[in-house]
Amino acid sequence: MKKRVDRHSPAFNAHECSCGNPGIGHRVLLEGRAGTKVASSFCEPSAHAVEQAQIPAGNFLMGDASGEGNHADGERPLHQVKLEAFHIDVTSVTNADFAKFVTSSGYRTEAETFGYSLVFHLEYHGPARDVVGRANGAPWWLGIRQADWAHPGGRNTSIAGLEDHPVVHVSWNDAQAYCSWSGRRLPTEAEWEFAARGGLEGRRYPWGDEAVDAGGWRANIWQGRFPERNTLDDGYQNTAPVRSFHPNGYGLWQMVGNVWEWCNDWFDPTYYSVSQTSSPEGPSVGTLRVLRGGSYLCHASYCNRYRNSARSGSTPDSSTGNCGFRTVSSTNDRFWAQRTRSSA
Ligand SMILES: [Ca+2]
Ligand SMILES: [Ca+2]
Repeated sequence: MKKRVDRHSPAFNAHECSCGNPGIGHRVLLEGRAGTKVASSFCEPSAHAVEQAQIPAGNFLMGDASGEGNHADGERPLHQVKLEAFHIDVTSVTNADFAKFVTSSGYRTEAETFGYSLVFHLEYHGPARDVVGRANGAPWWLGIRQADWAHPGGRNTSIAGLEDHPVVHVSWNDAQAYCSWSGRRLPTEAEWEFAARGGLEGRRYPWGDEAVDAGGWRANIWQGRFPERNTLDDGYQNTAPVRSFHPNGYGLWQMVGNVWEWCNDWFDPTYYSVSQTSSPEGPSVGTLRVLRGGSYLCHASYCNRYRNSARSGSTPDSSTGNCGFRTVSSTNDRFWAQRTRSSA
């Protein structure tokens, strides 16, 4: 398939989370689609090894109650949401988990099909000839040839020693493929936020309102001068093992920080004004899929998105070194499976 880098794509410039993800959808730079499809029928529930926690049914106020949200992201209006009970992975899916999926299914990720993925500049130590481009408006993101989930820093790198780190360089479509294989699904945006809050109401972070560095670091974000110098006060320049820091009230690890997490919904900053109250599933159409939680590149002064209510999005075929996912399951999943099949 012919690929074309167009640094001036309007869609690429439309929305930039300067640290968290390199604007919206680097794959919009490409012509066509990867054509990577995965059968929606294969399912090996026992193969999904990530421990899950039960989230009780309940009501909550979704959105930014503290007033420090990013206006353009649409974290407001605050609105009441009611959810059924569900189960969610206590950690994001790890490299070891994803390796099992690939070994079992033979699945090929979109980064592998496209031939490159986006790597943060401080994480790249390979030859200049493998740099296919820089993200417009976020030049610290490099398109690196042969960067993918198993080679997160490009060719000659591997995930050896990173087995318990979150898988990265996975697109929304890749995450859906994993879900099809494992008999799970991605959380709705509302489920993700409810779970992240850990039973606390109207707080900024999964642990409450205390600053992220109060009494020791509580999440893996960026310290220092972005994007040149990371002082590593929290101990991690890149991803941290998934069970680092402390879990929230529901036993969930690193809902904020470490890696962005794909949600099932289309992303629309105006959606909260029209969201239904009961089990909202996001807009019916869109071009970007929701990302939540921020990453190891977030910084209070730069991309304050390591908060419960912070939102971002990217095209479903985009992949970067700071985006992963976790899965959910619920008693309504027969409905989800039917819907997935009918939309395939
Ligand atoms: Ca860090
Ligand atoms: Ca996270």
